This record gives sequence, structure tokens and C-alpha cells, in this order.
Amino acid sequence: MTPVFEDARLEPIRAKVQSGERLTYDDGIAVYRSADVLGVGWLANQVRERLHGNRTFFNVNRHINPTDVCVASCKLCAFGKKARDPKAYTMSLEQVWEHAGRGWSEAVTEFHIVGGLHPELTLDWYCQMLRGLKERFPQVHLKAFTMVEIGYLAQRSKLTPRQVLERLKDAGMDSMPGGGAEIFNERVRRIICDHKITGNQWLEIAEIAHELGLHSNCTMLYGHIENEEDRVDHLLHLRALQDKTSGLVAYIPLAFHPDNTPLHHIPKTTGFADIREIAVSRLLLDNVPHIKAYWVMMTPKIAQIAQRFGADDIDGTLVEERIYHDAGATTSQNLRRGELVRLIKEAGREPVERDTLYHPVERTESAFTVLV
Ligand code: V47
Repeated sequence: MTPVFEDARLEPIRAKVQSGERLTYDDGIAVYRSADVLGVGWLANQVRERLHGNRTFFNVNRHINPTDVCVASCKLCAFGKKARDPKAYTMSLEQVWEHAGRGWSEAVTEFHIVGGLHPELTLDWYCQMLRGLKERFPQVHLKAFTMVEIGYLAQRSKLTPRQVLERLKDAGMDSMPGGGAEIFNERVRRIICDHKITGNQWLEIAEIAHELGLHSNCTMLYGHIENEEDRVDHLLHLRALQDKTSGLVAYIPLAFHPDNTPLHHIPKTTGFADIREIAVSRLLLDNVPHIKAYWVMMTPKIAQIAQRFGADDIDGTLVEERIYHDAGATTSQNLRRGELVRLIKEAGREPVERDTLYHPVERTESAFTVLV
């Protein structure tokens, strides 16, 4: 059944979506400006169901943040600390390996590893960390390091990003998460994260990673000082990257959490904005397979509704999350597998447990036994 849109400006976009025609920059602005979130969501749901039917993906993963020491002082961030800060921490290699194994069960298929830009940890240290994890947990996929961390390691070790990526891949890095992209527009970037690599550098490093056979995710940080033009521009840059490499697996829109950051005066995003962000991204990123509604950032309730507005993934069990919780997230630090399954089923979707690259995972009950 085809709905009558409240916003007549969505009609030409419906025609394009139904015929599989690519949306333009102006279409992107139009969907962002439409208050008809049901209409935009209906369109996004058409695309989502065409690609994935009724399936919603989730995984059983664990986040590891080896250090929060960071030379950058990004205004968007509440996680990074200076080395002299008494609250800062840096794990030893043994602590990383011990942390990875704490409460571990065979059900874990992925370690998601990111951290601050530490002024002293060397490329060799990170390679040893990966090798140690692979030795101890050979079956676990290592999704590690943002493009920003790669850029910084290249600068510090006087190597090219390609050489750094080659070394890390050789040491066991299997793929890369999507963080650090923020907003590519340089005017915005200078204000929210002026110590980071530029948007173009992020895109270049991602392209090299994909050339080396490493898949990655991608993100956009929204809900701060950016406008709709910046967001459409960001998404179209990601789409152009994907046209070149096909290396992007999932896109994750990240709502800015202002607490404990220098931008704490900015109000939090609303449920309406979060849902619209999911729907717009599904419509514009026609070549990125998966759209993830990250429950930590959106809350499980909104992430569940998002499964009917364009998202086909809800992320994982996490165990412990720091970046969003340091910035005031009030969601739990982890969700049990059964709770994720319940959320998905209640949204009328079929839960499919996946590994990092979206291969379905078969389970036996013994996999859930906590080993350590
Ligand atoms: O790079 C930092 C963002 C990212 C704040 O690839 C903030 O599967 C909001 O990238 N408010 C890290 N956002 C998280 C991330 C991610 C999460 C889940 C899954 C995947 C994936 C990637 O969080 C950072 C930055 O963009 N961030 N501080 C903040 N105050």
C-alpha cells in the first residue's frame, strides 16, 4: 500500500526511490527539511526491506579502549584526557589481554578496539597488542583503530598511512570501525575537532585501507554546530568513497552527547532528529549495505523503532562502553543477547546474529558459558 505523503515535496523522491534512482544533493536537503518523518521513514523502510527483508542484525561484541590519554583536545569529546590528568589511564599489554578475557565466553565474535592518541604508545606496541589478542582469542575478529588513530600513528612513526595499515593488518587487524569521521566540512571540523586529521585525510586513509582489503564502517557526528548542508555533503562524500572502493560495510549516525564536553551548552538531539537521521542516511547511502541504529547512543527504545525507519542493525552487547558514557549517556553499559533479541522481535523483525562482516552466526547454548 502506498501512503499519501503529508509533504508533497516527497512525491518526486518516492518516484526515484521506487525506481532505484540515485538521490541528489537537493533531494537530501529536501528530506532533511521535511517534517513528514513518517513519509521519509516509509521511503527508507522500502529501501531497507528491499535490501534486507525482515532481518535485523546484531552481534555479540566487546569494546576495548586501551587508553584515554589523547594529545588532541577535541571539543566534541568527553573521553580523551591529558597524560598528566590523575584520572587518565593506559593499560599495559597484559591488562589489555586480561580485560579482553574478563567474563569472556565463546559467544564473543568481535573486539571493537579504539583509544586516545597516546603520545608514547608505539606502532610496535599496538602490533604486539593485536598479536597477543590473536594468540589468546584466535577466533575473535579484531575491528580496530579509527582512520584518525592511523593518521596519528603514521605521523609519529614517520611512516605512510599505508605502511601503518600494512603493519597492523599483518599483526592481526581484521577490519576497522567507523569513528573519527565527525563532519567532513572543514569549517565545522576546525571548531569541534581541530586537532584531528582533515576530512579529506579521513577519506584517503579509508580508501587505502579498503585497497588493502580491510573493510571498515563509517560514521557521522550530528546534532552540534553543523547544518543540513554539511550533513548531506558528508553523506555524499561517503557515497563517493563507496563507489570507488565498495569497502564500507555499515554506516552509523552518531548523535552528539554534550555532557562533560566544552560544548555542553548544546542541547541533546531529540528522538525525532535521531529517527530522521537514520531514514535520510538509508535514502542517500544507496551503496552502503547496512545502517546501524547504535542503541548506546540512541537508547534501546529509539534503536528499536529505527528498525522500521531504515535501520537493519542494532549493534551488539558491548560489555562496557566508555566514549558515550563519559559524555553523559544514561543507557546501560551492556545489553544481554536475550534483550537485544526481544527488542528486535517486538519490532516485528527477525533477529539475525552476525559476525563483524555480516555472516550469520550459528549458536549452541554452550557458547554462552562464561569461561573466565
Ligand atoms: O569517533 C566522541 C564519537 C565515536 C562523542 O564502527 C561522540 O561499528 C557523541 O565510532 N558525543 C566513537 N559522539 C564511536 C564509534 C562507533 C560506535 C559504535 C559502532 C561503531 C562501529 C563505531 O564517537 C568517535 C566520535 O565520532 N564521539 N565523543 C560525544 N561526546
